[in-house]
Parts: sequence; structure tokens; C-alpha cells
Amino acid sequence: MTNDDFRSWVHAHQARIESALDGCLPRSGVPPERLHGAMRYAVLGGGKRVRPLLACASGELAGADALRLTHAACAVELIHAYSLVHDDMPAMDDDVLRRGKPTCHVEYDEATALLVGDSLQSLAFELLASKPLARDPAVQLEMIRLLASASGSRGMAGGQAIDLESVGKLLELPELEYMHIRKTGELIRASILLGAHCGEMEEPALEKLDHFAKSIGLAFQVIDDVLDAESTTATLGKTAGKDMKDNKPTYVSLLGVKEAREMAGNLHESALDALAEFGVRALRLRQMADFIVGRQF
Ligand code: GRG
Repeated sequence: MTNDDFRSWVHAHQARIESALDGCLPRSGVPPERLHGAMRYAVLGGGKRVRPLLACASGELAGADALRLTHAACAVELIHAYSLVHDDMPAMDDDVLRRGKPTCHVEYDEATALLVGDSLQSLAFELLASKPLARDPAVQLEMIRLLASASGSRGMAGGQAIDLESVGKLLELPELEYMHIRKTGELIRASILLGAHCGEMEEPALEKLDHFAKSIGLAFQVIDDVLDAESTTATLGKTAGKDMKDNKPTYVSLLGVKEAREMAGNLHESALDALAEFGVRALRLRQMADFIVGRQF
């Protein structure tokens, strides 16, 4: 299959996810109007939708129903959008640009941005708990547990806490990896596993998929560090060069761009190896992995 075919798959799924997100977010005219307007501002009309696309790719591998997958995909994107809103706030990364537009607290205000993040997080779990996602209710409960664990203090929020503590420090590679697996990797891993749980996948296939998910989750972050160092604000739609300016330890500050790219390449290879037994059925996941490592933004 061609790149054009992958592009059509991405566009079709992005459109479906956008429309489902639009449908699950409260209308901006519904009180409290300002909060609902800000939630829609933070979620709609931007972002690559990498996590939902990964959920769809792994769900399709597991033969999942498209509607179930769309719900799971929306839930992971809502968590991601919440994390971006909070991350951009002055108490954290203090940034003014996200997805090519003013950050939520700049467009609205800090209190609203805080509530946007809180509400998006709750909405994600409401969605997972209220829509039929898996044939077995025990599996659906496991999906809720998985997303909660990936986004909590032992996952993304914990990784963010370590990130904030690390400013100005010189971390060793294993410490940097520990932080990034949590801050970025866990939500990507959860997206892929949630997709698979919408369909039918058991051990040992699930273990292979998990290996893929962990490798590509870390590769995503390595490339994110490279892009922060090499790309422009206009291309990224967020402030470039911020890691260095903020004196943050990154794969680039530790290894340099060339070695960081090599590391991403090794993780990419390891991710693809884990998919070997799925054959052509894992084409979309392979293409997503190629996109994550080869992306320019
Ligand atoms: C506030 C609990 C909490 C966590 C924040 C998301 C995050 C953790 C920090 C954002 C800072 C950052 C650059 C993280 C690295 C990877 C990442 C999440 C990049 C942004 O994700 P993309 O590239 O963004 O998928 P789009 O806009 O395309 O969705």
C-alpha cells in the first residue's frame, strides 16, 4: 500500500475523531458558557491526533468495532488535551503558543484553564465509563484502570513532576528515560492498549503489542526533543528551542542531535520487530511508527 493510502486513512480517522470530540464536548452555549467554550477551544481544530490514531490502528489490528474505537480514541485525546492546557500554564512550562494559537490560559485566564484541564480529564473517564467499549465488562474496567494509571502520579502527572524538579539538573540517561516513559510514554502506551482492548487480543499477542507501545512511546519523546532543538516555532505551532532556554535535560542535551536520532532509530526498529508476527495486519501501526519517527512537527 502507498503513502497516499496511509494519508487517506489518517485524514478519514482525524475527521471522524474531530467530529466525535465535537459531539462529546458540551456546547459552548450551555452554562457555564465560558468554561465550555474554553474546553472546546483547547480540544477542537488542532493537533496531530497521534494518540487517537494509534488507538484506531491497534484496534483495527484487533478487529475492533469502529464506534467503540472512536470513543476510546476520544478519551485518550481528552486526557492529552488536558495535559497540554495544564503544562502550558505559568506554574508549569509557562508557554503562550500551542497548536498554532494562544494557549488556553492566554486566550481565557488561568482559573479557566485549570478548570478546563480538570473537566477534560473527568470527561475522558465519563466517556470510558458510559459507552460500550468491550464485550466483557471486566475488560472495560481494565481499560478505565489503564488510562487512570497512565495519566496519574505513576504515569504522566508523575513524569511531569519529575520534569519540573529536573530543571537545571544534569540527569543521567536512565533517569531521563524514567521521566519520559512516564511523562509521554505511558499515555501513548495506554492509547495503543485501549485500542486493542476494544477488539479481541490475548497474550502473547498483547505482550508484543505492549513492547511496540513502549518503544514507540519513548521514540516519540526522543523525536520531540530533537524537533524542539532543530525546528521552528512556525513549523511546530508551539515555541521551539524552549527546552534549552529553560535549561531542561533532554535527549539532545545529553546525547546531541545525531545520537538522539540514532536512539530514536533503534527504538523504531525495536517497535517494528515487535509487530513481526502480526504480518500485514499491523500495517497501520507500522505506518504510524514511521510517521512518529520521521515527522517534522
Ligand atoms: C500537566 C499532568 C501534566 C502533564 C503534562 C503533555 C505534557 C505532560 C507535557 C507537554 C510538554 C511536552 C512537550 C511533552 C512531550 C511530548 C508531548 C506530549 C508533545 C505534544 O504532543 P503532540 O506532539 O501534540 O502529539 P499535538 O498538539 O499534535 O497533539
